[in-house]
Amino acid sequence: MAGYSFYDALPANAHTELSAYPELLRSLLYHRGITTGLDAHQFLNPSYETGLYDPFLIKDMDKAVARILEAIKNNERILIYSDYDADGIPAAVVMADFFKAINYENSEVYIPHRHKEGYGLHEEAIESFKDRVKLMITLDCGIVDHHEVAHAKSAGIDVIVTDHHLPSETLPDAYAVLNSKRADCEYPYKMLCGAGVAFKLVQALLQKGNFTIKEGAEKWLLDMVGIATLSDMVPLRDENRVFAHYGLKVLQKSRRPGLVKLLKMLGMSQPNLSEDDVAFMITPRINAASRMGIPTDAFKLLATVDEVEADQLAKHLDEINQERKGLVGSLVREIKKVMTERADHFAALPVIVLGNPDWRPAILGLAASSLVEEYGKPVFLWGREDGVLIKGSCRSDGTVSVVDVMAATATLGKEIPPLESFGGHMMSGGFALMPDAIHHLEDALVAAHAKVAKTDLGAQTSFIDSVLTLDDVSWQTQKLISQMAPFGIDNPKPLFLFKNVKPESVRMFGKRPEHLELSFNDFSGKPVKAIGFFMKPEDFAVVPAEGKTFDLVATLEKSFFRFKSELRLRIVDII
Ligand SMILES: [Mn+2]
Repeated sequence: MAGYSFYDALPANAHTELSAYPELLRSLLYHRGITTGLDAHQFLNPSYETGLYDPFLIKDMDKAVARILEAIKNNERILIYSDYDADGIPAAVVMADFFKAINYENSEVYIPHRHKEGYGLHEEAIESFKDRVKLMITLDCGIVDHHEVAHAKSAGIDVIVTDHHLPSETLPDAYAVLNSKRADCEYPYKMLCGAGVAFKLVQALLQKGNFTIKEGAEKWLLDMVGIATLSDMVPLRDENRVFAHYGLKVLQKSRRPGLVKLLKMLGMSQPNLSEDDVAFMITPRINAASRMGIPTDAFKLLATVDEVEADQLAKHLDEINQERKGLVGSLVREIKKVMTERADHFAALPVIVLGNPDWRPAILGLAASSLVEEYGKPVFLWGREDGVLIKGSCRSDGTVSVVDVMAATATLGKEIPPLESFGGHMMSGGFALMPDAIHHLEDALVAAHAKVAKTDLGAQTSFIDSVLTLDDVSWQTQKLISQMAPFGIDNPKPLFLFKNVKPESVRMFGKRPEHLELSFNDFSGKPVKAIGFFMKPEDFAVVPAEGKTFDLVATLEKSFFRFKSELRLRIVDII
């Protein structure tokens, strides 16, 4: 369980700099690194007009724009090649909507299949469209696909790579490479998501293109950039904060039939849509398309203007998302059963390695995440879909980089066959191997784990933003906090400590019932509720009970259950 710490008090000069704001807001700003009056003003007032950078500051933007405008002039076939996740798909919608807005019909979208093809560019895909396509624009992928870019080039296709993933030492030999993480790119902000880069390209095209489009019309594309920015776990600071802020505003008003129908079907209030709604309701349904079916369905859901198609796709994506939940749930149960049966074996190992040729690779990452939470160890799961190769996903518990572990398997000597390929980040990754190598996988990962450096998770604590009383749970406090939204990476939701609270009632609610509700009265007798989804009293170090006094760690939230807005606490911990 995480420990909790308090921030140091604000220094006197911070109080002076931030004197325009109430004390609580001052401290929220300061503890997120916003220490000057000017920074605070910018942070609290995200501006489309002044908060975005000139797109032409991105290296190669001029070349990319000139080539696309030339293709449009010559009516060359343009192919948009995007990733299949909740960043790549909205990016593809941004680009496709741009072509639609300028009435350019000679374009198409290609999104690879998550498991039959996998992430990035593929030679076979390029072969399938090379005869008709003259220009390919990659979105949210391509930066390390040197071989495939060269292949496209030799097939007579000019390639414009737009990506935000880290480039390798050399860049692909493309016509233009837009990526603010390029070492030679002087763009002031490096942390855009893939759809953010796509939006910068559209901004630049609109500036140079002499199109008869109403000025500022591109703002309507920000719903897509918002979904992607919130889904791709990029920091919500600087230009990304503008994208997330306006993204939510546009989402709240978006007329995209697919989105409108999806939100309605889920019983959500579109005008009050929050960053959590995006993360927990929209993102999983976009991802369900690639995990459980055809990624293009998610693209169509967001891009379509056809009400009937929108209706069908919204239902379809929700259904396969339910199916996905069911599959992950039963897979996790199956794995837990195996782990209980062989408890001694697993207890002795620092990593959990399990697989079955019948398991579907597309859902293994989700299952691994839930197992990491349960067992507190890095988890590697493998399965197989079509083809010979075994494919797997892994998640870290935060003590070790899973990519480092996978890389270290190559140093174990001849008896242990290497992974065919692997990739990812510190916390998550994927791998592929030949079926024969499966018998050595657990040994290999255990040995590799011993070789790599560990990070100390014990030092990780959550910071309490402020100590509040139940009387502080008011719309006034909520209004103050909401100025800091949207929350996410690098701008965490304010965490509050409520000391010595005593619930009037402790109850479970929901279908099974699976959620926890604590009801308090504040000093004046006004009821205050604290809820925790998928929590039960026994989950906590201090088990809450009626009339028992404890300290509550919680965030403040506005909920819109059945379209009635309600202020409540969201339980984080009971200590
Ligand atoms: Mn991305």
